[in-house]
Amino acid sequence: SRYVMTASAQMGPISKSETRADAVKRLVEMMREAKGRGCELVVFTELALTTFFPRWVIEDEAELDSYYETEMPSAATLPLFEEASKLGIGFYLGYAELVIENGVKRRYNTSILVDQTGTIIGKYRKVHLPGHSEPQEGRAFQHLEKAYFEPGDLGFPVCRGFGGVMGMAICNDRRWPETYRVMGLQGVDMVMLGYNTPFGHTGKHETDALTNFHNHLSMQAGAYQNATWVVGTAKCGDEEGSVMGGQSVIVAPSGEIVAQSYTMEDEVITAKCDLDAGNIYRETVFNFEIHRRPEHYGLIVER
Ligand code: CDT
Repeated sequence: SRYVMTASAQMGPISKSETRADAVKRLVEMMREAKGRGCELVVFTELALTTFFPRWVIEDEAELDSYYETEMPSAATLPLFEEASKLGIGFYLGYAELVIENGVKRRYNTSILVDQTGTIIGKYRKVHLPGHSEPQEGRAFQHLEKAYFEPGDLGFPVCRGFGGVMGMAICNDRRWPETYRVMGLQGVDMVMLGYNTPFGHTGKHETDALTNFHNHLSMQAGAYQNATWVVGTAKCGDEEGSVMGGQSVIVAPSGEIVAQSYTMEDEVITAKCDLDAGNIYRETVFNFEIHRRPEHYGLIVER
């Protein structure tokens, strides 16, 4: 067995007026709680350092820039890295990334994986950006991720860490089977992901009641079909009037939920994850070598 004591550190709302320092303080507190419960890895959420700003039309570039990180760690996020190496606990962190490449300003919705020494060992940029690139009329809240980010350019890489093969995704990625399968093909043991999922995000009220169901459905299916752990961490609750779903979970390779949050606030849930728990599926029903039929999957990449 390869056990990793793992925490999912759900976050309640971050108000617009909260500083990076305020958010980092909350993250450090949850990191300490996770360590106190014996964890060596804590999974934080998507865009964990600020409010979920894609809900607003932001025309002023300087204001928009203020939501992004230009370095990691920065002065504001360094306490998280220092605490991690002091405690000997790793973490997944989602944040908005701004980089200048060849003189061009680029914006990504990014996550990193940091090991127990405080070293960044993995980086991912969100591929499946939901929402719109232009404001939509008649919506109480926008979802302008397509305006404020470009699709990630790193694919779905995995890295070695915590005794296994670790992968990352971000929010809307969890709804797409390709996300998990590309990492499954690289032998992933654990997929970590953070999410901000506003109720009413489809704009169709008949789907609102299914928001939590679809959240779990996609992660449980991704876990089972790829024999991997999935750790899903929400930012939730009423954030500046936009209510987002919680129900953060740790899902076993069987597809079963083994830990789930029950509040809409900062809350740490934990599970003792055996990275070998997927072997039973990898060796039987989801033995990719024997049972996959890629010669019939061409349309998936052609269209
Ligand atoms: N952050 C994020 O990706 N949220 C989406 C919902 C919004 S779609 C307009 C999600 O898939 O949860």
